[in-house]
Amino acid sequence: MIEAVIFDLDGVLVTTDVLHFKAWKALAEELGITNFTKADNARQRGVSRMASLEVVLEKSDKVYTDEEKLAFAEKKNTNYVKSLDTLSENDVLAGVEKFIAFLKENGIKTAIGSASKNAPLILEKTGLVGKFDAISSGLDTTKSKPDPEVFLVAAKKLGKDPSVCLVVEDSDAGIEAAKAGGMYALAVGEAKNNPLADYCADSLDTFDYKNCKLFN
Ligand code: B16
Ligand code: MG
Repeated sequence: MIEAVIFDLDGVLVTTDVLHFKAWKALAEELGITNFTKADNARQRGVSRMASLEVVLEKSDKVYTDEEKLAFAEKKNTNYVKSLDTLSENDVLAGVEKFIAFLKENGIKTAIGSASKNAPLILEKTGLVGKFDAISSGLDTTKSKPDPEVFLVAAKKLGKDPSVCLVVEDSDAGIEAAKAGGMYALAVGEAKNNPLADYCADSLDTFDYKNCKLFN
């Protein structure tokens, strides 16, 4: 029986993964990279801003200084944050509210485990902020997924052992991180075929939690 569920944010609870892709593509084009694709973007899921930038720069022959790289990451973030202006409750993915309500009814704790430094802003704009018992984000960590740090911080904030935690993730890096941290992993969306995951579903909307042995 599970005692806590730790949710990734972008791509699991909200649709912001699409906005990350758009902002990185715009930066890539500014740098003369015209072949930045969704497959490249899949490798940016769950990893930090600077690691995501490296995925873009791999596609360029040019060599940039650390200072230039910081400026590129800042530029992408400014653009991305601007695109969050219109973010609202309507951008919460299907099935999320129902699953959280089920967990509350069953006394199961909930937390956020997101690589994003924008997690607090996103949670506020989508009205999700008060729904979790703890928040662990890119503001609490120094190591990026697949390192388990962000999930271990979440478990610690909840006062739970990793072995009684389930992580919900849409990235391969996040599934790897959950398993490295000794937690159960549910893969959804882009990660749904990840062989390391204990459970898989298209989305939280189709995850049959009522019949899942973790909750019985
Ligand atoms: P930021 P998650 C991750 O959020 C995104 O999946 C990833 O693409 C992004 O690079 C990372 O946050 C950092 O985001 O630039 O907003 O700090 O999926 O872990 O909730
Ligand atoms: Mg994600």
